[in-house]
Amino acid sequence: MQGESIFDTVITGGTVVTASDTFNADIGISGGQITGLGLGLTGRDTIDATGKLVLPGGIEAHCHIAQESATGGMTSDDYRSGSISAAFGGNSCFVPFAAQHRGMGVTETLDLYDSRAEGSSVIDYGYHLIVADPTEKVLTEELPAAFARGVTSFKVFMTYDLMRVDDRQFLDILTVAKTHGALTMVHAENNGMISWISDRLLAAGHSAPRYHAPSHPALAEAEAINRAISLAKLVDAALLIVHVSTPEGAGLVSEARMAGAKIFGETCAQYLFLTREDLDRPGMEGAKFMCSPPLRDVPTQDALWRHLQAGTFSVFSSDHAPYRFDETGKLANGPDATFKQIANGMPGIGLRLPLLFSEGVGKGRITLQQFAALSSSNAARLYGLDQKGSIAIGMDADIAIWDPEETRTVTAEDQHDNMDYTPFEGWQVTGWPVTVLTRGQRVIDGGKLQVEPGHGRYVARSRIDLTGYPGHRAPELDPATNFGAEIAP
Ligand code: DUC
Ligand code: ZN
Ligand code: ZN
Repeated sequence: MQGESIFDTVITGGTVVTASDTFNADIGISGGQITGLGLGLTGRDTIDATGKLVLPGGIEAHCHIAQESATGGMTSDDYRSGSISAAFGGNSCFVPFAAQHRGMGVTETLDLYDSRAEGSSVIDYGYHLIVADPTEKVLTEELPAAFARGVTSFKVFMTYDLMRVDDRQFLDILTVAKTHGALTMVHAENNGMISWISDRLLAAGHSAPRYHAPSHPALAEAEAINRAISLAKLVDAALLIVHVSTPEGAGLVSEARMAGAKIFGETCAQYLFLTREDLDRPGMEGAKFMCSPPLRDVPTQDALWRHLQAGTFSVFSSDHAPYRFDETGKLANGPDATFKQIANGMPGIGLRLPLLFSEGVGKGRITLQQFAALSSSNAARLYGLDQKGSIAIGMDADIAIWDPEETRTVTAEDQHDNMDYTPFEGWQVTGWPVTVLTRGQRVIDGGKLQVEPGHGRYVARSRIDLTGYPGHRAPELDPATNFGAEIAP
């Protein structure tokens, strides 16, 4: 077969990197899938990757796109700008949130997000469902229906008055998720601690953006993660703690994983690269650095790197939650808004991977294999993106070609999102994704977008793969030890 022009596209001369291996091979692509791996392959179209690294396309698994907050604020990125920015940053697929708000149905929510995404995205996409109103109908009819349409992860909040679920509702959602093979995700912070400290800070006249940091103590995260893990363990359900920002929280995730519980963790770029000192900038500038959980300190960064290296975190995300530094976003409540009135979140969908490559691989903190796992493969396996996340025969040809030598200085103007700032302004990164393919088509090449909005397709995801996570039922829920009562799946 060698030498025959059998492939639609071949990527030649590159160093292929997967979560398990690094090897020299050409990649043959036909019908949008990887159909050949070898040497001397030829095709109708050739991408010369000599001197480059050829990786699974990034999967951004935590971002907020065309999403209203519970108080009505809209993110600045829609599926067009959000996906374009993601693609320029080395991603060939993303999984934003579809947010149910109280009073809305789940099916209605997913239909709404379908209308926002269809025809707009340049890369493939799915959704995680945010569940804020777990009515009986939602639990018995709509979550199973969401699962059936390929939405196989449900996120809940333990904080935010308009979004949070109580422990009992959380247990209901975990139980439904377990029955169907879905993964529950949680924003774990203690609501009472945050509102109690916030009220005291404001009463004492401390309203500047920097007070966002003390209003979200590390203990609020640790307490909530401990409770969330306990709830998941009670019903032996799978749970992923999103945006872990403290050593205490990471330690709890690690401990639960070591004990065999079905617990997963995610951390995000900002917790590795920024600190709460960034919140203490003149005037309202600190608002650009407000996210929840908040930025912490340098010892925390070091601890989170250790956990990233050790495998505590399966997923590394941007938590791109873009609100412009103007009256449409951060300053919607005026130039004197208190830290409680400023939208939470920061942009970063186009920089997650360049930052991790430069600071992680480039500085010898993680291997190329870990980079492939954290940028793509782990999210694919965990979130049921069966066709994505690796370079192997039969997989979608979702590929990012990286120039490991290219050095860039980050500026807001160079981002392709709909934002007017980047928290990483002025950072120097080495290593850049120069070509990105989704299902075999160049989405980004030569510094330009190569497809029209709508190239990206909705991906129905599979059930979560819990191989290797034995878990065990709490004895009180096990008929063998609770006098025979069958009360939970
Ligand atoms: N949680 C998120 O996951 N993203 C933005 C803000 C928040 O609280
Ligand atoms: Zn959150
Ligand atoms: Zn988020």
